[in-house]
Amino acid sequence: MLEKLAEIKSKAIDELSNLSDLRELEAWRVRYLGKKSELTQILRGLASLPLEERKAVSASANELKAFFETSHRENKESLKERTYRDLETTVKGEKIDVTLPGRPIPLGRLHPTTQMLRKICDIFVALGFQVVEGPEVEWDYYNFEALNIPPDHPARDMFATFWIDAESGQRPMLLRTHTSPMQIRVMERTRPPVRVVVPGKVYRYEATDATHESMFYQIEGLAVDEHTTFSDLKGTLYEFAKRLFGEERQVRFRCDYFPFVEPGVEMAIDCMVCGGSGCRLCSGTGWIEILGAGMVHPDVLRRVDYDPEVYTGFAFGLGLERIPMLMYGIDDIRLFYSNDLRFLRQF
Ligand code: FA5
Repeated sequence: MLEKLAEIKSKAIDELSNLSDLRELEAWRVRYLGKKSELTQILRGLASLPLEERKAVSASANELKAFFETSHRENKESLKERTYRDLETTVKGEKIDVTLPGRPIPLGRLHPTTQMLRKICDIFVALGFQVVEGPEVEWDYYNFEALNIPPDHPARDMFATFWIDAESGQRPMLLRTHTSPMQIRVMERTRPPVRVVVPGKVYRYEATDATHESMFYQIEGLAVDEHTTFSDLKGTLYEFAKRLFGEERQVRFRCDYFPFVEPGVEMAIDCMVCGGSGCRLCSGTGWIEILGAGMVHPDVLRRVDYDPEVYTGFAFGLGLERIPMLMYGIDDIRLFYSNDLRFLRQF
């Protein structure tokens, strides 16, 4: 038994000299002083030994226990000191250079559509228009009927529609296909003079291509007063085009048909990508249509209790995305809403 104790002692001293941190020291303590350690087992078994042997083993075992306890205490102190010293060296070695520039925080930015929308609204506000907004989920009445497009009117084909629960037999509802329903909503709640622009999302159930999306933005314009003429319409839109695109851009008006205006026109700008010679963006025509417009139809005025003998007005509806496409030579509208940061970061 005494030999066993000598063996335990030599093994413990050996291991002690190789410990490098407090965690290892704690493991050592458990190994040699813990409840399941060999030494504790020997101390517990003393009672079963013959008297002479018990005396000798008890003295040696208790001495060893005291030795282990002292060694543990002393090593704990020195390891603690060593840890602090190491930490101090590390901290001193790793000086912080407070003059280094900070890491840049990536900043978000406004979507190109939002930027253009604000720019255009600012131009119209400077021309005396007020900005209003309306619902994207709309009644058939405002989107079509009140705009002279009753059920079964062939003009419904111009606006491929996302219907909401069309089968239910209730009042038909849809995602607005244009911002023109706001003409009716605005006139219903105000008396002339009216001068508003209405920016917002519109939806069309149609296949997409380089110039067509199924969700895009429009800006509607409406001006109604006594003596408002077609010249006012042209003058306003010329002025708008000049302020947005610069003096050198060409503007073209051509007859067009919209059931809610009479006469109706479309306005196009000469293509900035090809300079008018024809490319993918302008489908080879050299012109890009950016808006539809016209004089508000007398029946539309009557529907909102405006007397067409007293009041006349003009309206226009502008496709928003086509404008940054023209200005920055973007040749595919689908880039706007495909969330590709490489595209969006350029604006
Ligand atoms: C209309 O939506 C009429 N409400 C415009 C209007 C308003 C006429 C007031 C008269 C008076 P149109 O369907 O042509 O018209 O669309 C107007 C503009 O929206 C177009 O000139 C074009 O620039 C844009 N646009 C039309 N369809 C799409 C599409 N699928 N994707 C992107 N832009 C489109």
